[in-house]
Amino acid sequence: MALRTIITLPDPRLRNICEPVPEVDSAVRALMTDMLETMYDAPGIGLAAAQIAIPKRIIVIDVAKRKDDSASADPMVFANPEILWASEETSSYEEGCLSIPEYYEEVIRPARVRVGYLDRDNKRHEIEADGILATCLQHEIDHLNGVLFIDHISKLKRDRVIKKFQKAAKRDGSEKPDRKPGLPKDMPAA
Ligand code: GNR
Ligand code: NI
Repeated sequence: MALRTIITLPDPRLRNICEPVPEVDSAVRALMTDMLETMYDAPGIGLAAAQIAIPKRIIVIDVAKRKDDSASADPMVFANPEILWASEETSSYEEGCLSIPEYYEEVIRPARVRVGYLDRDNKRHEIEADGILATCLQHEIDHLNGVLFIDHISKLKRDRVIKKFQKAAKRDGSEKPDRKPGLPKDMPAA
């Protein structure tokens, strides 16, 4: 088992569209194990492969987990999860994301969803979820399509949080500057 690094805004890989897995084999199962370990360590209640910079349609969820109890109560793994049905009824939940640390906002989504997926043995299942599990499934499946929870809030709030993370990345020097200082972009080539 191994902890993987969780990427954060403004990493462009969070916007990747992820590829379906052809089948759940031992390599996919090993990845699911690493993802659960990484999720519990964070700690979080869900994790998508996109968040560890792997563009595959794999998510893990444990909504039974307690903050003060690292033991896994109910680890769930899903390959190629698909929303087959969503309720007209909506619910609002204060969401957070391990890729957008320390930012929380209310998000309105369908209250119930039916999801098809492959389990760790490559067997197909369908589940109907409500409550926090329905919210988390939608949040994680969004990640597989390059969608973040801030895409469901007002543009004003979204732009504000994106800017904050862009500025922080530049301050930390973890991002290259747009261009080298002292070289005007329209300087003619020698
Ligand atoms: O840990 C997480 N908590 C959470 C809370 C409300 C709605 C969704 C989530 S998922 C999040 C972990 C994460 O970023 N998964 O992609
Ligand atoms: Ni997230």
